[in-house]
Amino acid sequence: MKLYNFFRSGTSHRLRIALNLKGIEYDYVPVDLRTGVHLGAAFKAINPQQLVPALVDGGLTLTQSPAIIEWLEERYPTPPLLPAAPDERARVRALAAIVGCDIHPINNRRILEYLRKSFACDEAAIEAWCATWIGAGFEALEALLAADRRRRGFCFGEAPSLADVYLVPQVESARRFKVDLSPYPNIVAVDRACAELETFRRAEPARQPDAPAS
Ligand SMILES: N[C@@H](CCC(=O)N[C@@H](CS)C(=O)NCC(=O)O)C(=O)O
Repeated sequence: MKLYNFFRSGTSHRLRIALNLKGIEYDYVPVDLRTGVHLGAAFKAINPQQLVPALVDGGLTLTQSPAIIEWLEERYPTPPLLPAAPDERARVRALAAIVGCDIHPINNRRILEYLRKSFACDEAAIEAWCATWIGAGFEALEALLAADRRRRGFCFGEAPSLADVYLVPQVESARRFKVDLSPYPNIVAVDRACAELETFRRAEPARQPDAPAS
């Protein structure tokens, strides 16, 4: 498999975690969002939406990280990223959707570029924008995690699930936008528990081949 992705992209990060949890090897193909490689014809032929990630498996090209992760779950069911019971699956999917549907899309690079260019937002305004929407989602996530007495370390149950796959990259992005995480102790604890696993560590932005040398 070939993963077209960018070290600092949250959706790429979540896909790398899912691939690692499933134990799937892949070739890393960097797509530099800073230089606009994704807006060129070559990448447009892979993903007409001009967004990373894209996963190519032989003749199959997959786009949209939620669809790709569900495909992985269906093709490679072990270890599962979703619990077996429908009610529990709905809960895990809801936790993931707070990030995937309600936080990430409005803090994406192209949205921020639009705010900078069309509304003359400076970096302080951009940080305030991101902090507002990350805070709104994290407040709900924190309440849901705090209320779940059966959780052990991760977002649900005692093993990483789809919810952790989505949450960890969003925490990374929150730190990049200097969001104060102190109101979210359960989220921080989940992030710390995941960071102890090699599957999550190997997916970290700083450890990718296209990340700048530190
Ligand atoms: N819903 C899509 C969103 C993908 C997405 O927004 N990718 C971002 C990086 S995290 C991107 O390629 N942005 C390019 C841009 O904003 O120009 C998914 O989950 O795959």
